[in-house]
Parts: sequence; C-alpha cells; structure tokens
Amino acid sequence: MSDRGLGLNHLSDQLRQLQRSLLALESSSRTLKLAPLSGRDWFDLLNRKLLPQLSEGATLIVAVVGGTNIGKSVVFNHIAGFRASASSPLASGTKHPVCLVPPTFDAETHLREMFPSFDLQRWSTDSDALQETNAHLLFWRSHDRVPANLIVLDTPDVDSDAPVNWERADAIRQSADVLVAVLTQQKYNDAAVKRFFRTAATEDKAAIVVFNQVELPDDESYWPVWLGTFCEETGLRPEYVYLAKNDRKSAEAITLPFEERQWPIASNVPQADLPETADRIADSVVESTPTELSRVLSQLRFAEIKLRTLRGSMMRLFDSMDGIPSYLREVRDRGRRYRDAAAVLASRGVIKQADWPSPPSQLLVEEMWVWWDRHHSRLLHACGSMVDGRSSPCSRFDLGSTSSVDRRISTTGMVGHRASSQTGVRTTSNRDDSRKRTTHRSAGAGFVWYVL
Ligand SMILES: Nc1nc2c(ncn2[C@@H]2O[C@H](COP(=O)(O)OP(=O)(O)OP(=O)(O)O)[C@@H](O)[C@H]2O)c(=O)[nH]1
Ligand SMILES: [Mg+2]
Repeated sequence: MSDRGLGLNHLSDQLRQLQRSLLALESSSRTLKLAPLSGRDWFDLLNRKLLPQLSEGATLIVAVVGGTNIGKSVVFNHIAGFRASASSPLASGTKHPVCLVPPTFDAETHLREMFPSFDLQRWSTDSDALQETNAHLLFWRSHDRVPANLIVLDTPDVDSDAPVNWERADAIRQSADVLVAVLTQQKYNDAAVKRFFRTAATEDKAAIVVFNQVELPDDESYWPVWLGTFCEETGLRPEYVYLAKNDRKSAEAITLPFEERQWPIASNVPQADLPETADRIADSVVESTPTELSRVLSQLRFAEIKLRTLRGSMMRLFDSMDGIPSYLREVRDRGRRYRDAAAVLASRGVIKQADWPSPPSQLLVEEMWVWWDRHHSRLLHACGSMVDGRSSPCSRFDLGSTSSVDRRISTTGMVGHRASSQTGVRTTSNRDDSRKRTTHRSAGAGFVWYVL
C-alpha cells in the first residue's frame, strides 16, 4: 500500500474513534436536550462522506442537482444516453435518487457504504424514482457508458414544497464529489437553491454548471450575468460551464446539444455594460460543436477531486463556527446554564424553606397530644420504674383529660411542652412551673419534651 493509502487508513481510524467519542458524548449529555448530532451537516459529512470514502481508490460520485422542474432528469438522461430517470412537466417529480454504476462495480457492497441513509433498490424502470414513500430509496443499475471508478446520480429537487426531497438531495450532496448544477434563468437566484449550493461550496465540491433552457443567441449576453450573480452569492466556482438551449423536443428525445463556455469570462459584468461585453462573451465559446457530458465526466481528474472534497469535508468538520468546536461549545454552554439554573433553584428552595410560616402552634400541640395518648402508658410505666423502682407505676399519675390543648398536668410526669421563643427553653421539676409552662405552650416556635 502507498504512503498516501497508509495515511488515509490512519486518518480513517482516527475519525472512527472521533465518531465513537462524539456519540458517547451525545449519549452522556442527553439531559441537556441539544439538537441531535445526526442532521448536523458536519456530522453527516463524517458518516456519509469521510468514513465511507477514506480509502485509496474510492469511487468518484457525480450528482445532478438543482431546483425543481428545471431539467435535472433530462440532463441525467443525456449523461446516461437513455431514459434512466423519468422527466415530467410536473414539479418535484423525482422523489428518490437514481444511480448508474460501471459494470464492474460491486454495487451491493459499495453503495451501502457510500449511502448509509438509503435503502438500496435495483432499478427496473425510469419511473421507479417517482414513487411517493416515506422510505429513503436509492435505485441503482449498472451501465456500460459509465466510466470505471465513477458513479452518477439523478436527485430530487432542493427547493420544492416537499422537504423530504431536500433531505434526500442533501444526503446525496454530502456524499458527492462533483455536482452537475442545473440552473435556469428562473432558478439561478432562488433562495433555497442558493442555500443548497452555498453549503456545497463550503464543502469544496467540484462543480459543472449546465445552464438549461437558454434562448440562443438572445441569452448569450445574459447568462454570464446570471451565473456571475449565482457564483458570487454561493461561493461556487464551476470547473466547466455548458449551455443547453430551450428545446423540449430535443430534451425528451435526449438529443439536446450542450455547448461549452469559458468561465469566468469577466469577474463582473454590469447589466448596463452588456452590449459592450458582447464581443468578449462571443470569445467565451470554447467549442462550436456540442459536448457529450459523459465524456466530460470521464476526463475529470478523479484523484485530485476526491482528495479536494475529502479535505473540504474535513474543513467543515473542524470549522470553529459550525463544526465540532461549535458543538463542544454548545455542550459546555448548555451544561453551564443547567448547572447555574440548578444552583438558582436550590438557593430559592432554601430561601423558600426559610420563609415558610410557622405552623399554627395549636396544630403542633394537638399533634403532640395525639402522640402522647398513643404512647403515654408505656412511657409512664418506664418512667415510674425509674422513679421508684416499681413495676406498675400507672396508679401514681393523674393525667386528667387528654382531649384538649388546655389540659393540665396535675401530677408529676411527662409532658409535651412548646417553649416560648421569648422565654426560651426552660426545664424544671417543679409542679407549679409545669402548670405555668403549659399556659404559654402555644406562644413560640420551638418544641421540647420535658421529663418532669
Ligand atoms: N422547453 C424545454 N423543456 C425542457 C428542457 N429541459 C427539460 N424540459 C422539460 O421540463 C420538464 C421538467 O424536466 P425534468 O427533467 O423532469 O426536470 P427535473 O428538474 O428533473 O424536475 P424534478 O425532478 O421534478 O425536480 C420536462 O417536461 C422536460 O421535458 C428544455 O431544454 N426545454
Ligand atoms: Mg427529476
């Protein structure tokens, strides 16, 4: 194995360890109720891009992506050379990715590793991907027109009112190396479309732009402005740019011509300057004969692009604002907030306890007498034994009535007594004092038992 291969394997081991640690952290910090790791772009890149593809000789993944109903399936079919994915005049027709692999490709094994969030299905017709199901399906078939070490996919849209489509398109984008970005005059400035490609740019995906449904020669002056805006706002830098003219018949017959254009032709082409720039734009025509997209794909610099997109995903993983460091900050900050909140609650609890009003003394005294009624005979027996050593002392005590707080202790014995907070706790063996004490037993906060 080459040095590069060894390096990638070592990196792969470390990333696997990192993944385990992150999952352990997520599990142990579950009470913090943070958003799950799965669904965060950097974590999905770790699972869907880095771990499956960090091995030497990995396959280049090309995905046709873009807004709804702009001709993605048509472009995909032109790459395939046959109607592999149904095109339809209705928006968000393609619901699941369709994947073409080279004949020698061990699809069952590799596709499962490459697209872990999809349920693999063997392709049977071009309409497979139109079916509406909650399951994330990926239809695949081999095709001899697909170059070795490359797979190509059609994807659902990134902007229709079916969020499940975006979810599937996002998952394919994360795994992909090369995006065939299909744009039109209507969609190049759409917010959702730009958001999708902005993320792709942060992941350093290689891009081939196909400007579809262009009116030639009229739009020759305008497409650079549209594309300039798109690139400026997304950060994407296309490797190649092709124009496909607006021709529905050819689109359906898979005979659309794709004309290559040089890009960039000018960093900024102000709208007002368009007539003057027409000559320069004419210079941007690279080839007068249409290009075969599948040939373009076969000429891509596979190893270079693969390394570039793996590095792009690594950068996303360790991005201080939106990668692992930001997740760790989130855990730490939420943990601190929980800890501070717990401290505040605990201190309020203490204050609350301290503020509790004293229970009415009468209640306490009543309680005391209830207790006394239950236990007095046993206690008096014990007490009598202590006083004169007799085994049956009960006859020596006259407790009077025990049903009222005003009951009096008429003889020496045990009495529950509430001591006045003003007078403090006093003890005495004097019978008269014990009477006196029973008169202020409801006045204070403390409570003591006397043995008189
Ligand atoms: N007039 C014209 N129609 C086109 C062209 N390209 C595609 N179409 C038509 O536009 C419609 C949509 O094309 P699709 O390829 O299904 O578009 P899509 O982007 O895959 O659409 P979704 O999968 O629904 O997001 C189809 O009826 C195509 O025939 C073109 O260049 N010119
Ligand atoms: Mg489609």
